[in-house]
Amino acid sequence: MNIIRRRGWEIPEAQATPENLFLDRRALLGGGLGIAAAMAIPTRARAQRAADAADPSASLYPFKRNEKYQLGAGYDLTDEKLNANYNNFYEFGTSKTIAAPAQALKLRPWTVKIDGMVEKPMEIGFDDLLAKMPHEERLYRFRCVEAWSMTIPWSGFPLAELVKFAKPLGSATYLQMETFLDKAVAPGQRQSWYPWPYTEGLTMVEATNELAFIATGCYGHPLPKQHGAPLRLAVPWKYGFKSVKSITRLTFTDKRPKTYWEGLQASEYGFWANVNPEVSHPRWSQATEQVLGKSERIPTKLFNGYGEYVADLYKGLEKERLWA
Ligand SMILES: Nc1nc2c(c(=O)[nH]1)N[C@H]1C(S)=C(S)[C@@H](COP(=O)(O)O)O[C@H]1N2
Ligand SMILES: [Mo]
Repeated sequence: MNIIRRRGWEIPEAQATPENLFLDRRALLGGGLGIAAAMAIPTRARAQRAADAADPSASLYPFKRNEKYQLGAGYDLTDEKLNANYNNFYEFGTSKTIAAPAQALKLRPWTVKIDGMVEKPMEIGFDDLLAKMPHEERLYRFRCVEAWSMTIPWSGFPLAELVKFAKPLGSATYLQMETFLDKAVAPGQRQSWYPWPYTEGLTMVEATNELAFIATGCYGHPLPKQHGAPLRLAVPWKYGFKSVKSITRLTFTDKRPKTYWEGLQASEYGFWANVNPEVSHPRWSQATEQVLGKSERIPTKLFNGYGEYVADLYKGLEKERLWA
């Protein structure tokens, strides 16, 4: 997604330094070698336990898996540590190793604002919202527009349930979603030429499709900050940039939202962004994808393999730019 700098997907997997290794190496350099080496793994486990203890929703997890959503033959779950150390979250930098800076994000209190074309605008605390929603785990595939992919066990609830709770007016045709805006915690947001806050949108028909999911956790515990805690979107038939992280606002509207990536580079990133291996990005092919942690590339599937759920949504829209 880098426009000027080198693109993330061009960097061979082996050259990217996962943040956990980086931190361990620092510990090795800084402290007594033997002690630091012996402590490296327990430290990480302790850090996860401490993060869970500080999170009032931690005891709700794991959520019961909904077996309807399977990865399909030939797909394995991506290793959790790999996934947690290869992220796109431009608020914290343009590289894939933003896990450490993302820890500056403060998750409580976290308020979600619901406004626009609704019966009654409101603000609700994240934990209150989570208590009102049904809980489930789903295994989803995920395809970034940069031609890398992963699979992940998300925990959360269907976006349709949140829409029902928000009580939009019948005249609303789009749902716009926004990330937090706080220059003090997100150094990327100090770069004023980017159109912050990160904004995404779906049509109401897409937002209420059964696949559209709000993830609040993954791998059986609350979301790590770098994955977009405390709540982020997961729309697996679309390129990854649609899946907006760390949501603070949902606005129902009858105007198509102008999204972050459209604001940056409309010629390359549009509103629909459905996965299609036959439509190349202006600068690279979308025919295959690099699965995180695998050595072979695999073919990309139309709608990322989710056509049975969503292909019908786009009948009659063939003139639209559905694939970028
Ligand atoms: N707020 C925000 N949301 C975001 C992004 C971002 O930079 N900021 N990057 C998007 C892109 S390009 C991708 S591929 C996914 C990455 O999700 P992951 O880091 O959990 O794998 O988040 C998406 N959501
Ligand atoms: Mo992406």
